[in-house]
Amino acid sequence: MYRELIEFKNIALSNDLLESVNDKPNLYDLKVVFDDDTKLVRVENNVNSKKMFNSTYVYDSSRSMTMLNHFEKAALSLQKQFNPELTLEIGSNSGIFIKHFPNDKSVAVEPCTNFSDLTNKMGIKTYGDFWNKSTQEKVVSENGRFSLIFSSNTVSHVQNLQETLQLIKESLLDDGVFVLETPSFLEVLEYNAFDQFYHEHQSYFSYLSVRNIVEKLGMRVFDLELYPVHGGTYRFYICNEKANHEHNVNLKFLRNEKQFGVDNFDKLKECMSTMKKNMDDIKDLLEDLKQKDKSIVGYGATAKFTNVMNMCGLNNNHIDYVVDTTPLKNNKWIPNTNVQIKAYNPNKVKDIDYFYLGAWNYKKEILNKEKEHLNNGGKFITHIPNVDILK
Ligand code: JHZ
Repeated sequence: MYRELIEFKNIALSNDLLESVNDKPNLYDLKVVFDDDTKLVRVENNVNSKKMFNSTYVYDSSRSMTMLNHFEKAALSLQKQFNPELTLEIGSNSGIFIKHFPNDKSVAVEPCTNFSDLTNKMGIKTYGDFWNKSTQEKVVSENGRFSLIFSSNTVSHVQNLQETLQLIKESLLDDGVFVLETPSFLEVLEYNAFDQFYHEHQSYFSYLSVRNIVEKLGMRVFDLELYPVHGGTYRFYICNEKANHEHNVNLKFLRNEKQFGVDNFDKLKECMSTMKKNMDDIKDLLEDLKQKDKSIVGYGATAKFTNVMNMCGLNNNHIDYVVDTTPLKNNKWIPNTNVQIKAYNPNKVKDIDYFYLGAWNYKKEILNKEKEHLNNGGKFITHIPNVDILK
């Protein structure tokens, strides 16, 4: 049985950027529910994955130093820990992680063919497909089973969760390790990060829910780490239930989740009310600043910022434009807002009264980059964990 946590009506897909201001945005409802059985929070009746992940996908994970460092460290540490004979990455995007593995010992799967073409050109054998039965059969018959399977910010996007995990299990060597990185739902709650709810994010994982789900499939979580990227990211180490990996999960993860009430529907409903209040506060603040004739520019055309704009009912009366360093996003329009994305130009930063921190998960990196602007009186607006102005 599932129960509704929060619903948004008629919002855009977060990376469905428009070519022209006159293009009509595609709008869909987003209903987030709590599953009483597994304690998983997930989207009900989601939009077809092919509408979101295709050859025009714009998110390039290689656009921030924070993520470049994170994935390089992850790749080196996993090679040191497990010395894998053969590694598979599911959802390799621009190759930010898998490029650190020898090409003859690694394979990738990526459904967005603009990115699978890119990584194939980089010499990484990449299957430009969704991870499903037929892809898995092809990958395993051509390469054999894997000692390490890595997947970051991808399993939370799949709509066939059980099948995805079952196929991963079947693709692992008996003692193989599946490393799953995904935003921690506890951190979403602690940061009031309502903008992490979106159609691309099908599942919002806690340790509790992942443990329940993998155990039903004959696997187990044997280790767990938390990283401060993407607003709090869990790295789960998962293996076959019979595999020879010592259980090493720190009890604090379970304790923290239980204490917060990640498995408690009423507590989660309370969190949703706080988030709704934050959405109203954002709009009020921006309207107030606009009445005072201030310039307000989005910093980072993140998926999350499209959500903030759509969920709070913001448009070009609130935000003048958004800057972003991703060429694929530049000159496009945030759907349903009449707000354009422009290339980041460091020379124009000084002219802006307020930046809205769309890429709040890179706060440290960005505030460091813009310290001169801040020292000269520039301001940043954030809604994490509550609406605030950073000076
Ligand atoms: P970033 C995406 O979410 C979508 P998004 C996806 N569904 C997901 O799960 C997560 O990633 C992992 C720009 N930027 O990483 C670059 C600057 O302009 O927060 C990016 O467009 N200047 C797959 O989109 C965006 O911000 C900067 O200095 O929310 C960051 O996007 C920096 C640091 C970034 O992911």
